[in-house]
Amino acid sequence: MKIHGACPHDCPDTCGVITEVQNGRAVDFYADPHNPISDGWLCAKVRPYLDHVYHPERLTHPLRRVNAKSERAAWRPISWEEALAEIAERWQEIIKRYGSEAILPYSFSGTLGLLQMSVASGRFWNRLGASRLERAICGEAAAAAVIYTLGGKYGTPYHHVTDSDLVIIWGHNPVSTGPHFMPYLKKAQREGTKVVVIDPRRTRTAKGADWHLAPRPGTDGALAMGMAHVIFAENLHDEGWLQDHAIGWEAYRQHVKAFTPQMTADITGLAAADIVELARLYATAKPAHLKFADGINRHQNGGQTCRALAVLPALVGQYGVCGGGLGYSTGSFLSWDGDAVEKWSACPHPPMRKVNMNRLGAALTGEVQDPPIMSLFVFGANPLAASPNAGLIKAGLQRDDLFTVVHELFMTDTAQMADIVLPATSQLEQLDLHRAYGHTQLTLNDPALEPLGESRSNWDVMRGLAAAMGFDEPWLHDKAETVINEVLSATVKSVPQLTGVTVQTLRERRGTWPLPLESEVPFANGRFPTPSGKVEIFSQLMADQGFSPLPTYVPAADTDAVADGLDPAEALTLISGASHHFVTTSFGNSDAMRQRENGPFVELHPADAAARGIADGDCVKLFNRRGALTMRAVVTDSVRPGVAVSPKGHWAQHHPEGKNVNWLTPDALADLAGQSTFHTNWVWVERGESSKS
Ligand SMILES: Nc1nc2c(c(=O)[nH]1)N[C@H]1C(S)=C(S)[C@@H](COP(=O)(O)OP(=O)(O)OC[C@H]3O[C@@H](n4cnc5c(=O)[nH]c(N)nc54)[C@H](O)[C@@H]3O)O[C@H]1N2
Ligand SMILES: Nc1nc2c(c(=O)[nH]1)N[C@H]1C(S)=C(S)[C@@H](COP(=O)(O)OP(=O)(O)OC[C@H]3O[C@@H](n4cnc5c(=O)[nH]c(N)nc54)[C@H](O)[C@@H]3O)O[C@H]1N2
Ligand code: SF4
Ligand SMILES: [Mo]
Repeated sequence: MKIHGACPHDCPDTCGVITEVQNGRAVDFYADPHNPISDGWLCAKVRPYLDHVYHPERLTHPLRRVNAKSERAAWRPISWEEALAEIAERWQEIIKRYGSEAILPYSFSGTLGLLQMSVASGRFWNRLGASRLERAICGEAAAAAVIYTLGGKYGTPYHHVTDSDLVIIWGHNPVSTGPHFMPYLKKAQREGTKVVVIDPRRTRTAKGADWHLAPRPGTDGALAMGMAHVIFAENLHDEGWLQDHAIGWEAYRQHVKAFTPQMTADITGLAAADIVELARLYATAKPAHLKFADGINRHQNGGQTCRALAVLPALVGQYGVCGGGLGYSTGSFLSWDGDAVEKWSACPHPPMRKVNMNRLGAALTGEVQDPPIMSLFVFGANPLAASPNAGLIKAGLQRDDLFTVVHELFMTDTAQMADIVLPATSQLEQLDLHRAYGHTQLTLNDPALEPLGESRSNWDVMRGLAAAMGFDEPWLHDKAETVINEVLSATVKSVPQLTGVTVQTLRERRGTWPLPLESEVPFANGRFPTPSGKVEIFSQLMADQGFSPLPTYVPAADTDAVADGLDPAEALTLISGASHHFVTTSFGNSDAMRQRENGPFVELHPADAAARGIADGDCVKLFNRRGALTMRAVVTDSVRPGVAVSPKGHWAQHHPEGKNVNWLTPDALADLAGQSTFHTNWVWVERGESSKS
């Protein structure tokens, strides 16, 4: 039997997959050959998916902690009935004493499915009146910047790069993070397209580029404004297009006058001549495509940086052009009907209080009061290993008066800190529907297997919790397929192309359905869904909300990292972007992937290593005011001086110190949308005691 499914992981590609099942057991797993995005292949992480699904450490029974949180956890298996009854009882007590907002659900991108992520993160919690999670760990500032500028996230299709003359990939590493873009880029390159990568490190993507520029981290806003300066100064802007399609470009021309090539060079650490050349190249090669993702927005100035990037295609008249435009998320082509997902309007006391997920540690240790957080329910996320300033999160999770439930496939770092652990199904054991952020295809995921052991899907857990709490609204108890069909049909209001689309019709189409679009080229009709209908280089909306209405450059400084006796002049900026073989911490427990990742390590430039007496392979200590961590040094000129690189995703429990890179990262918020600032991260590095770790 062949079952069609979707890769659920946080990746723009959302591949179509097939599971072959014999006698109730999956015997093969591979890319759906009919799915045009996955095109017959899967990434290295997901190809061996059956090892993940049948991993010997999959959780199969609910577990109750039997000792104090300060100790290494000991567990007793319990029944689901017992688990749900205890959760309901504890919550009733908490609600009586503190109110329902003392309960915080914490979920993110373990799965991106409509049901198991979006609906499961909304309905039950709104009915409960729990605190809302401000979901700003990933790309909120970039998304806000793009929406202010263009009115929505309408990224170009991958295959359009074969029409580009020039592609600039800016602070984005698609070889690792969105690999199905790469065959199109390679094809274009073979046919003469020039590829430029802008990244402080020589990534896998940069290695294949024609030109790699490595600016200082967090200075890209200045670089984009420096490019704009050259474009205007040399009259390379497309004035006719700007007149018709943009507002604020004349003010911006004045605004970027200060960003001379020399000043931009001083800020970014690039050569002035290179900045001029890059600007000329971008303004004259047509079509010219600009592509970025969310990595670049994880800086204190990430929002304004993405604003400065998003206005560049307008300056050279490249919006609405096939092979031009902006390759950011495609998320706005299809947004699910919010109220059908969340049932906000049907809730008696929909919650108002928001807690920013990037401040979890602070929130658990006193920043959030009236009421304080007394219970945390984590699913589809691993905050102790994936969220910033993990040392403070750990301190919060160690509170004996905090009642923590974690619903997981594995005993993650976060699960180890729970009072109750609930076993979760894998994607092969649950129904879901997936849209994507890298393309516009819908992909159905039919369950191929029965749930392993006693594991339950997120939605089934929400149904169980609703019953335990005595909530009898039918929309908290509907079957998975009913809920998905309900959201599909409610979304027809805003996306009429969905008329008649149901789980069953998708099944009949082998699970894959391309959303029909008026034009594959975003903004081909010259209209932008902003308040003015034009590209908003000047955004009145931003001004009204208290932000600079024109893109700005404000230097990023991690002053919170500086402890007594530490000299900021000696700090390195630590970038901890995507690992090639993990998806954040997912797959971090695969022996095969860990071996290939061969970490944790920190890459240091030879000059920075020499200045600290560090040789390749040495054990080094990274530290700042937030924490300290020992790692192996890789001395390489693939990072620029002043920059250290240590990819995210390793499990803390695998490290002898019980920590990972997030024990160093900041929980400060960026300039827009409460965004995380993982990469505005100052660390000090010294040679460790011994060379074994
Ligand atoms: N293999 C794999 N794939 C993934 C993920 C994963 O963990 N592993 N994570 C998924 C998720 S959650 C996301 S959000 C996406 C992210 O996708 P990407 O944005 O492509 O990935 P990142 O590695 O986070 O960041 C991209 C690059 O930004 C660079 N960068 C950091 N700071 C700066 C800067 O100041 N200027 C410039 N120019 N570059 C900078 C980093 O060096 C990095 O190479 O990937 C998704 N796909
Ligand atoms: N240092 C550093 N840290 C980062 C980043 C960075 O750039 N640098 N990037 C950040 C970004 S962009 C993101 S998006 C976040 C992601 O952070 P998280 O969303 O916390 O992602 P993961 O660490 O992959 O944890 C997801 C967990 O969900 C579980 N899971 C998977 N499917 C299901 C399911 O169906 N049900 C349940 N109950 N559980 C499931 C998995 O087993 C896994 O443990 O990480 C952030 N962390
Ligand atoms: S992680 Fe991305 S590339 Fe890999 S199978 Fe999933 S969607 Fe495809
Ligand atoms: Mo992300």
